Amino acid sequence: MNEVKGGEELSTGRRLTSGLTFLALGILVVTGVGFGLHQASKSPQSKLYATVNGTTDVPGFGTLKHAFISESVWPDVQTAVDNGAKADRRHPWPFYGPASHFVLPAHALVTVTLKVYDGGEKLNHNYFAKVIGTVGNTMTVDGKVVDALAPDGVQHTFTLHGIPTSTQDPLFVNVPLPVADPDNKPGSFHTVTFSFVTQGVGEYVWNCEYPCGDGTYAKFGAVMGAQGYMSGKVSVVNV
Ligand SMILES: [Cu+2]
Repeated sequence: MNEVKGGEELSTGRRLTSGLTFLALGILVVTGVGFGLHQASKSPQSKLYATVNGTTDVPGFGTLKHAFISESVWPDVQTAVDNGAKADRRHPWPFYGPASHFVLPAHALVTVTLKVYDGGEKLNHNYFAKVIGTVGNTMTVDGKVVDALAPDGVQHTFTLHGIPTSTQDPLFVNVPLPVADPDNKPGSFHTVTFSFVTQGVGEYVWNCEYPCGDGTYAKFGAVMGAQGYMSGKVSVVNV
């Protein structure tokens, strides 16, 4: 009887051990899956924080913090590398760099400087050839003030807008970027600057409205749908 009892105790102990092992394995699997999902869903976009440097009087807005962002638009990784930028993109597509998630201060004047290196063609719609939502609805191209480009002289656009259904302050900016190398001369670029005013905190997106993707859907495939190339985020935050 004692032996049998002992045997029963042993098998209960074994059952407990294997149960605990099973539980531990289960926890490991769940943790692994959770970690994997977290990695997969986390934003792949590198952030660029605007640098605040003093204040500026903006007609109609008063004295605002003045923030600055500098970014480039590259036709491909090789041109970026040739001009001192990092080769941190997997696809052979044009891209905005170094970052695609811009973090801007709320209630500030934001001045963006874009060095734009790509060629281009014609926009789908002339609307995006106009400068909209910037101070004075103008930008500068190599120091010259302009309010629009010829619709067939555009390489990409920087089009910043809100997410529909959101209740945050509106923010809309459209800047067409002029073709840099009509003669395919590598390394030629234009310097584009523009400024706009942010309101309260909010999450926005930006994208290019020049159809620079593959033929999947009216040249809006591939690069146009991939994050970190021709689209990204804008966060307006309190600083
Ligand atoms: Cu584009």
